[in-house]
Amino acid sequence: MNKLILCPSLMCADYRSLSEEISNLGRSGADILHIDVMDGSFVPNFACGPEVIKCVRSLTKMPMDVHLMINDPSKHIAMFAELGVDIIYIHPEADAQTPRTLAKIKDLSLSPGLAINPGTSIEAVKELLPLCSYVMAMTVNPGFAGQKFLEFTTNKVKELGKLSSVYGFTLCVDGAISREKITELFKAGVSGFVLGTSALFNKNRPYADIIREIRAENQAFAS
Ligand code: S6P
Ligand code: MG
Repeated sequence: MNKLILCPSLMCADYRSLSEEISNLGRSGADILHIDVMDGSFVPNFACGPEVIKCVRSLTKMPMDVHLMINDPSKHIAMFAELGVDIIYIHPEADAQTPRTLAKIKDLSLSPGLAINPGTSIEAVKELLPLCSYVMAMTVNPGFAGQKFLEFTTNKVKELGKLSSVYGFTLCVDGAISREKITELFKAGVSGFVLGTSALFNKNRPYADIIREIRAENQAFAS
């Protein structure tokens, strides 16, 4: 069963009116609020510490994921769990003991997610796939919004689409996801789509209208 899961990326919202943005996203019909956390080391940018996440949590009841683009995420799992998020994505490239960290997330009754860089192969993470509730394939090099989709990731995403039903994880993609890419990849077994500047933000249109249109144009491909 493939159901469309739409995940607006908080990083792309207008921080000058954050509470209004969050309330609009909450009423938009989107599924999960995607929060990027960056440490300036694993990726060359900084984003979203615990104070911001705490504030966002107090403003919405939407399910939230944190995408930890930080080195050694195992040190901080308990702290992020306490902030009231639902899914924690870690990068295997940033963690020496990824299976242990995924288990730690599960032990805290949260959904373990694995985010994989464009250059990380399926072979490199195959043993980890049964340990995850979510797998998120990066389709840009992580660190910034507004980049170009890396076409060489498409084959891997499609392969993961086949493996998602074998291992029982939900497959998501993150990075330069346009409406055209949503349709192409939804047909290939991807369920979750991070929506940033390519599909949702800075369009001068209500989020709810865009979300409704995306659902309508992909309805025929849901199974
Ligand atoms: C990138 C980050 C993403 C971005 C998203 C933005 O490192 O993990 O979640 O926020 O890719 O979307 P777009 O359409 O601007 O690339
Ligand atoms: Mg992200």
